[in-house]
Amino acid sequence: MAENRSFKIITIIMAILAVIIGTFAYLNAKDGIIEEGKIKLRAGNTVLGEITLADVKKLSAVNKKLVINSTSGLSKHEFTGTPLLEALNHIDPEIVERYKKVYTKGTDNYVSGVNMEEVVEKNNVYLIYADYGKPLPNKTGTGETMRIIILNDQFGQRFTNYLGELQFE
Ligand SMILES: Nc1nc2c(c(=O)[nH]1)N[C@H]1C(S)=C(S)[C@@H](COP(=O)(O)O)O[C@H]1N2
Ligand SMILES: [Mo]
Repeated sequence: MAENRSFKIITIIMAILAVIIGTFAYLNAKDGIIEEGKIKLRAGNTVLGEITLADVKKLSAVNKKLVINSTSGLSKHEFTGTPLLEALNHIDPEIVERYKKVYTKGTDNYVSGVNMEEVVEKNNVYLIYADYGKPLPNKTGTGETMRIIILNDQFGQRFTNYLGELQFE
């Protein structure tokens, strides 16, 4: 009888420990993941703000026809998006004044960048959310994503896909 009782107590303690360990493991994993359909703006460790796909769709929409030139060949697009400048100013007009560089980071950890001078230029850097009128699928095909395009670039290398984070310097 006494043996049965201590077995029960040990089982309960183990169950509680499992829940605690599981919770911490989940929180840790979640911390490192960049969510899609939402862009985090940061300068160093400071979070400057966040912009969601829904926010971006409310800004002025422009259509851009272009061909992306890459090692895998040419891909034709008819993108819809908004100037990155407009998205930044929507969050805080000070951002453009204060920083010189924008690092664009994808959820696949791809990192590229643009200079703030390029962002301020007319008809150059856009934040895109549709192609031929259809949402841009994320890498797993389970949701929608955004990407950066740079019209003055000859090649698509800096056109960061699956945009998750903008880091300012
Ligand atoms: N997140 C992410 N963006 C990326 C890349 C990548 O590997 N990951 N590759 C870049 C390169 S090298 C090119 S040429 C273009 C290709 O764009 P496409 O796949 O739409 O044709 O995306 C760019 N953006
Ligand atoms: Mo490329």
